[in-house]
Formats: sequence, structure tokens, C-alpha cells
Amino acid sequence: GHKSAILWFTGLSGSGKSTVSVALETELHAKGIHTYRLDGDNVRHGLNKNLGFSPNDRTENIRRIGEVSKLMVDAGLFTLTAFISPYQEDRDQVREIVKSNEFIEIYVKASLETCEERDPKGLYKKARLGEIKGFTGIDAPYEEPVNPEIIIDTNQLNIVESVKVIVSYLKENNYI
Ligand code: GGZ
Repeated sequence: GHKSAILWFTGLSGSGKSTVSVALETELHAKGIHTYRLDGDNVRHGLNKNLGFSPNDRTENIRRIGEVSKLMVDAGLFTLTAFISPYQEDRDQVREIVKSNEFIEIYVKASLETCEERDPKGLYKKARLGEIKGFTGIDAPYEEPVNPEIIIDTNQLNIVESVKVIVSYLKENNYI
């Protein structure tokens, strides 16, 4: 058996949240664990398609994702969320609506320099040129997690190593 929880990935655009969460999900499936992954592709185009990137809209984005994640955890799923979630207060708010051991904050840490170098969608370049306003890390804030359960430094770790760190945490804390 296992004890379901929200695996809340947070970090800059390009830090590796999506990549690591996809790889972790594959690993959990191999262990027979049921999961659901929430990311921009299935949330910002559906449930949250009326929201943009203003501070208020980001807060509402995270609030809704938190509420949906709570329902999924109640249904017995490991829920993996991959959103920048730049505000500590918003992440803390999600932590508060579930039981204390049901929220695992995973800080996917990479320097802004690294993220900007990766720039898989060319968005940092656009932000630097002023074509996108209010881009996280450039002209909008990212508040580093104060007390995350797990830190994944993707400047140092590859995907396989990153997944191992999280799986070890889940084993040591009797989630799986
Ligand atoms: C940050 C933006 C912005 C702005 C569009 N700021 O690399 P991506 O493309 O796939 O990840 C980013 C994604 C961030 O959406 P989230 O829902 O995770 O953000 S938040 O938690 O802050 O609500 C990026 C793209 O959307 N994107 N405009 N201005 N990222």
C-alpha cells in the first residue's frame, strides 16, 4: 500500500519541473502507484484558461490547482503538479488545505542564468526584448521556498539522479 500526497514542484520556467515530474511519474507507475500530473498543458488551457500571469491570476491559478489536487489526493492518487507557483504564501495556502503529511514541496532549483541558457521556448529572450511583460525571474518575482521538503538542484543532478532523490524521500517517509 501507499500513502498518497501532493508532490508540489516549484521553480523557474526552464528549471526542469516538468521533465523531473514526468520521469518521476514513470517511475511511480512502474511500482504500480496511481498518479495524476497537473501542468500548464492540461490546466491553463482548460480549468484556468480565463487566467493570465498577473499576480492575482497566478494566485488564483495556484489556488484552483491546490483544490483540484486535494480532491485527487482524497481519491487516493499521488498528484504531481508542475507550476512556477512563485509566491510562498500561495504554496503555503495549498499546504494548509490538506493534512500535514499530504503536501511535499519540491524546489526544482536552477540558476536564472541556466534557465535562460536552456530557454526551450524562447520566452526568456522575448522577456529580455520586452515582448513579454511580467516574466518570472526577469520582471516578475520568484520567491524561493523557505522550507521545502526536497530540493533538486538541476545544475548538479541529471534526471535519473533527481528522480532517485524524490523516490528515496518517499520511501524514507513511508509514502511508498
Ligand atoms: C512566467 C510564463 C509567462 C510569464 C507565459 N511568466 O516554460 P513554460 O512557459 O512552459 O512555463 C511557463 C508557464 C508558467 O505557467 P504557470 O502556470 O506555471 O505559472 S504560475 O505558477 O506563476 O501561475 C512559461 C509560460 O507559462 N509563461 N507567460 N509572464 N511564465
